Amino acid sequence: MISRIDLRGGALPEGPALRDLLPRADFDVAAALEKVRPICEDVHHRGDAALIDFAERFDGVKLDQVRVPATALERALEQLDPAVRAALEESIRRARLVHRAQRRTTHTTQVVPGGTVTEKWVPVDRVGLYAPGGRSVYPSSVIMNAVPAQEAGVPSIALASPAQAEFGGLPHPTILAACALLGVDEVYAAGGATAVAMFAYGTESCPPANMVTGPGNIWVAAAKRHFTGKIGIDAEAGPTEIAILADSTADPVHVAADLISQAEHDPLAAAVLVTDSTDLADAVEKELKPQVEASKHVEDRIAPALGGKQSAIVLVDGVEEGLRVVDAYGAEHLEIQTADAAAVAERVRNAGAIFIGPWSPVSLGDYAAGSNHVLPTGGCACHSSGLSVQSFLRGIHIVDYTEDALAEVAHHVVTLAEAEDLPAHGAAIKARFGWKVPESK
Ligand code: HSO
Ligand code: ZN
Repeated sequence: MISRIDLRGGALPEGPALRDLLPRADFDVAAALEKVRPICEDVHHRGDAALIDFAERFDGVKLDQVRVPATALERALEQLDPAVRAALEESIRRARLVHRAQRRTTHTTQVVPGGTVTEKWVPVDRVGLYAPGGRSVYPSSVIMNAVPAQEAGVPSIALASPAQAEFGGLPHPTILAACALLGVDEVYAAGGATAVAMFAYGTESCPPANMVTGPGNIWVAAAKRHFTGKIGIDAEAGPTEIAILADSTADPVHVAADLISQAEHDPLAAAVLVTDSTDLADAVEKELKPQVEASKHVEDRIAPALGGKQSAIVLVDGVEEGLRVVDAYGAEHLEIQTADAAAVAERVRNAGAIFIGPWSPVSLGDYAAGSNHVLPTGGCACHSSGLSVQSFLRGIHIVDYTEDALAEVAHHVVTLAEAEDLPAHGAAIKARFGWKVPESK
């Protein structure tokens, strides 16, 4: 069901070589890019008409319009199961608490008397959020995208999600209800690459956005790559991953359940257990069988995800080596189920999010910890972080020097300009002081 990789008895290789020994799914965004390009260009040239044609081709539904009417949002909220509504509201409340604390304040540094640099944080003007359809209809992801954008103060927030034939061409009602709860009232029925193109170029009904965020399949990732440079993106989200660093103190029932929980997302999802305990490895493997059999999405997702080359139990000599392995892997989600889990977690350098001890499973973070669940996948945790208020802000430096403050540093500027063979740079300073370099005091 799940393969083993034995890294015991010998020095572990360094960095990238260690990473090469670890499992990972193939996620060939470059290949998908070829198919996505003409779709994006069609949306560019034909706007709404192209979106309507693609909805018919990909989602099997003929749309009159791509903009979702306000009445559809209201109706979805009215018809939402009250228990789901209460859970979404609590999820929003907790996410707001955490993300509000991420707000940044303007800060001014006095570099010299009369010379200041202020860093001012300005939200992006307009953001397009994407919420997948198909097998991943996740209102929780609407929350995880909208809340940081709102807390960052983005003035214009729109959302796109695929048209669903069974709901008369509207996006899924729980997506619409989540939008209504969040106060996101500009919603479009558009899916995959076409939605990203709609936001990137704008169409008759949808003004262009400066940035697109949100999870999605390989087509969404490819479209984000296609538009990188034209618009901002969060990340090219790949299949979800859970890594668990566990020792003999971990409960195999919990470990197996948590591995399965993320395998449930996708046949390409990765579940990786890193442990120094063969007893635990054996117990988890034994435990996986009945738990998998009792799960809902076995055939299409869980079994292929656990059995795929991206998942494994990795045996290591000790927690120390385990730490090196999880750092080399850079998991989207990393659980630490060891003695002294908090102290071990503190030493981790690469992970999208870390879940400490027996009572902080990834599922909690997916819905209601307050943390964000849009996290870097595919090893991107080695250089990037998950979605946050910061993702939607730009820090603008504001330079304000007086004549004296400029005069004091002018000779250094002129020297560096000459060293770089850019005399006009120096001249722009000298022009202010009678075409001379002022004496520094
Ligand atoms: N684990 C997914 C997010 C999610 N889980 C949505 C449930 N719904 C990626 O972090
Ligand atoms: Zn999940």
